[in-house]
Amino acid sequence: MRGFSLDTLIFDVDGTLAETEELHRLSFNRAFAEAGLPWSWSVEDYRRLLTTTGGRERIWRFVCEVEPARAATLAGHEDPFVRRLHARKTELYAEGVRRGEVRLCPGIAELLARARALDLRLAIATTTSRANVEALFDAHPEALPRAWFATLVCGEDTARKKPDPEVYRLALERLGVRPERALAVEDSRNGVLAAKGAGMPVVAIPSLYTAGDDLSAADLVLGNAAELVALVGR
Ligand code: XBP
Ligand code: MG
Repeated sequence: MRGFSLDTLIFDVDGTLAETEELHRLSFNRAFAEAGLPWSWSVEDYRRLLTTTGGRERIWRFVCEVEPARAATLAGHEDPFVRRLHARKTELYAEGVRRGEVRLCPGIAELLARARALDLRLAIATTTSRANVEALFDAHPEALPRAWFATLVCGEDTARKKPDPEVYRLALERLGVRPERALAVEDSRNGVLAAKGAGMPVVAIPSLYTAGDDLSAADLVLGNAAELVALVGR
């Protein structure tokens, strides 16, 4: 990218590589219904809840908000009740991804191919579960081959989720690259703050659910990944 001397692009997944959040929302709701719970998250509910990153953390926040009496009997987001609900949600989500219910974001296939042609290294830094990323690779083998990514840092790999910078710090450490030589591509305020906290330049590309986010901490805000293709170079 002009003005930067880059070795590496590090991508967020949800809302950046693919428009995933609508399927996440529906999968949460299906898991709740299967468990006999009277919970159903609308688009508006989910937009608000998305400020809490991580599915188990999001469920826990919701239980505290709507059923404080139940929350008092549980041990936080690692409680077996929350873990079971989230595990089922992850199964339902991964099935949906493998059925082709999630599309890549506009320009992502082109951007990845361009980065490969330029010998840039690629990596992933996400709060989502590893199973979700594996399902996305399986569903898009041509545009998103697993082998293109030097490392994959997922929700299970960190103690703290975005906006904490841990996920980006760990990716940089595994890659052995200095933060100023790696560009983060993000769609949300939490993601931008995580990458900035790790000392990296960040390009933000808002997604369906993050269109209203304050992305002013990013170095650059673009409309879609195709606009980044022209800027990526050595
Ligand atoms: C994405 C998330 C994730 C997904 C669900 O944030 O917050 O929690 O919504 O994934 P980002 P899990 O794009 O900033 O990484 O249910 O597997 O946690
Ligand atoms: Mg995201």
